Amino acid sequence: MQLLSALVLLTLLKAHPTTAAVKEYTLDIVNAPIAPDGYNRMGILANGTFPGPLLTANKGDTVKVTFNNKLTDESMPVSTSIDFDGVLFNTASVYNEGSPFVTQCPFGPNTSYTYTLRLGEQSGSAWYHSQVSLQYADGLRGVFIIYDPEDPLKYLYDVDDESTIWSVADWWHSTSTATLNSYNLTQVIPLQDSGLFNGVGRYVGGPEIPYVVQSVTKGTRYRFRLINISVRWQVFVSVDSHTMTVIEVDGTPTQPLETNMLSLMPGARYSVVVTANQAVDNYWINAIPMDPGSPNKYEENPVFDPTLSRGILRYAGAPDAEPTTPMTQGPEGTAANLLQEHELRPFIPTPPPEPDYILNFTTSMAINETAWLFNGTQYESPKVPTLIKILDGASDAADFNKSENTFIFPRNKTVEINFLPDPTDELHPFHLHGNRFWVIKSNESDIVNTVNPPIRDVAAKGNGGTILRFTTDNPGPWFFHCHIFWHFWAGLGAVMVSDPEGIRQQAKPSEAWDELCPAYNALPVVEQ
Ligand SMILES: *[C@@H]1O[C@H](CO)[C@@H](O)[C@H](O)[C@H]1NC(C)=O
Ligand SMILES: *[C@@H]1O[C@H](CO)[C@@H](O)[C@H](O)[C@H]1NC(C)=O
Ligand SMILES: *[C@@H]1O[C@H](CO)[C@@H](O)[C@H](O)[C@H]1NC(C)=O
Ligand SMILES: *[C@@H]1O[C@H](CO)[C@@H](O)[C@H](O)[C@H]1NC(C)=O
Ligand SMILES: *[C@@H]1O[C@H](CO)[C@@H](O)[C@H](O)[C@H]1NC(C)=O
Ligand SMILES: *[C@@H]1O[C@H](CO)[C@@H](O)[C@H](O)[C@H]1NC(C)=O
Ligand SMILES: *[C@@H]1O[C@H](CO)[C@@H](O)[C@H](O)[C@H]1NC(C)=O
Ligand SMILES: *[C@@H]1O[C@H](CO)[C@@H](O)[C@H](O)[C@H]1NC(C)=O
Ligand SMILES: *[C@@H]1O[C@H](CO)[C@@H](O)[C@H](O)[C@H]1NC(C)=O
Ligand SMILES: *[C@@H]1O[C@H](CO)[C@@H](O)[C@H](O)[C@H]1NC(C)=O
Ligand SMILES: [Cu+2]
Repeated sequence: MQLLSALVLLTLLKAHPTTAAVKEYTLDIVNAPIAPDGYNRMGILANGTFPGPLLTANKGDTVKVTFNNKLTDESMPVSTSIDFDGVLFNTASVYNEGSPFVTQCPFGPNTSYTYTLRLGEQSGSAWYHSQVSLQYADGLRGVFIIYDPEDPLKYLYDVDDESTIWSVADWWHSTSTATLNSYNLTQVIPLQDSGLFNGVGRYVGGPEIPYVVQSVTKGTRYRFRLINISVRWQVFVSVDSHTMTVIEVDGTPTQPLETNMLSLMPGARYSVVVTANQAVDNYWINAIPMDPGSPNKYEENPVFDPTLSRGILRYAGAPDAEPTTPMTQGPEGTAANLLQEHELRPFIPTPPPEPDYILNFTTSMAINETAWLFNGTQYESPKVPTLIKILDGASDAADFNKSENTFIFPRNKTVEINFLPDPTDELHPFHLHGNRFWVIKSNESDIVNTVNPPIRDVAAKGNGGTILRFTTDNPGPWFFHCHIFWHFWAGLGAVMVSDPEGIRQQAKPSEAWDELCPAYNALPVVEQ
């Protein structure tokens, strides 16, 4: 009997090894010149690089990331606040999840702030970026991977490390401030100047910057982690002559699903397994930024050529040269075979509960001004963050300004967000903080799946109608916003509050957090 329980204990210990470590990172946020596509511009950069340094951790770790704000260039935002996109915070630590004026005040120049992330059982591909205004377009974005030493899908791949991360990004030659002013005046988001694959790209007329090379060995299976750190564009990723097998979406392991091409919305993450099973050679990795709704858009910017955002898959033994083959986007002679979101199945499917609330929401653009409306209202950041109001007693919708688009729910309920089909609308990748949701209906499909739908934290709201469900079991004020930051800036956001009383009981803000708002409010306006 005693032996048996000792064995059980041993097995339990083995299943949950006590590897939990505390990892500390320091990042200096600086203004520095950067030229990822050969065009030199001033950026807002973590440690002076784009993308910022890769951060990694293991499941179970506690990660402390200290940001030293050393920004001085007031032609771009100088205060900041960092969102760890894809990391779920619980109520105790909700104050550290980085949403400006929802869960914290930004921190200004010459100050530092430490975000503490207790990862618990979470794993997967995530990223970090400034959540202030359009600041992340200026470069403040990077990848954060949480490895799972017990990944149930490990048998499918041989390599998964720092060499197998693929980030795709859009890039502008002018500052976010200049592009925002232009957007505000014209209602047209300025087309990017280049697309970057792992921080490198080219523009028309620019220098032939060497593309990033992904080295592979014939016969080996690679887990590539695709992370869309874009601000605006959808990117279509494929590898010439190879297929990709999806095994993760937004931090949720999936049942393996083979595809030739993936479309990543901003904020979206996928892991794919690619087997190096072709002839030893060089092959293009394509990361084509595209607006499916208006393919002629490229003409708006003569320096932008979508086929210039690429990388090279180079087999050991292949010459040190660019591929010479035409773009095939998957195995030659096969149909495009674009991954359909509704076909994704979580590795461990969970049926969503029946909804307690069904909310029909619309998104619309205001007439004659640059404003996006969430269900008829343009979101405006309040002066006092939502979380502070709640800690001070706010409990129902009447405690918030209409322009805060704040929706309040009791604990442990299921909320269904229903974006009805709307032929006039364009694509909005909606992202929910603090929770993952079930995608009951994808925009591109009429199938309504309440049995084993995809689970993720960003999903397209297009013109076809999208239905999402989440449960309010994690008390907190959670941003729900379009991840096209131009739209977000123009008001396309809301806050979903789960259980205000639970927040008051469980949130444990630190003293450093308490000091953020007084410090921010004391800053001169140009530094806010
Ligand atoms: C960032 O730069 C600082 C200062 O040089 C250094 O101490 C730190 O280790 C760097 N962080 C990372 C993640 O490389
Ligand atoms: C930050 O420090 C620099 C140099 O030390 C100083 O010029 C600047 O005024 C400071 N800014 C703030 C907001 O304190
Ligand atoms: C945007 O334009 C409106 C006028 O249409 C102006 O009132 C507002 O200040 C502008 N906002 C910014 C940030 O430029
Ligand atoms: C990345 O996100 C942007 C913004 O939605 C989107 O336009 C682009 O297609 C996405 N990239 C990929 C590879 O999906
Ligand atoms: C969305 O707006 C419509 C029209 O104003 C309103 O009837 C509806 O109640 C709103 N939805 C929610 C969930 O508040
Ligand atoms: C929400 O939309 C559905 C149609 O999909 C409709 O049947 C229902 O009455 C609407 N609910 C509200 C509260 O407007
Ligand atoms: C928008 O502009 C048009 C044309 O200038 C004008 O007729 C219309 O009244 C304006 N609408 C609003 C809501 O301001
Ligand atoms: C709501 O916001 C508007 C516009 O910023 C402001 O004029 C008004 O005072 C606010 N109302 C409340 C109750 O905060
Ligand atoms: C919500 O669910 C959690 C976990 O099942 C439980 O501990 C808690 O008591 C529930 N709270 C309420 C208010 O239902
Ligand atoms: C959304 O779905 C509609 C209807 O199927 C389709 O026409 C449209 O292209 C889709 N939009 C996006 C961005 O996928
Ligand atoms: Cu949008």
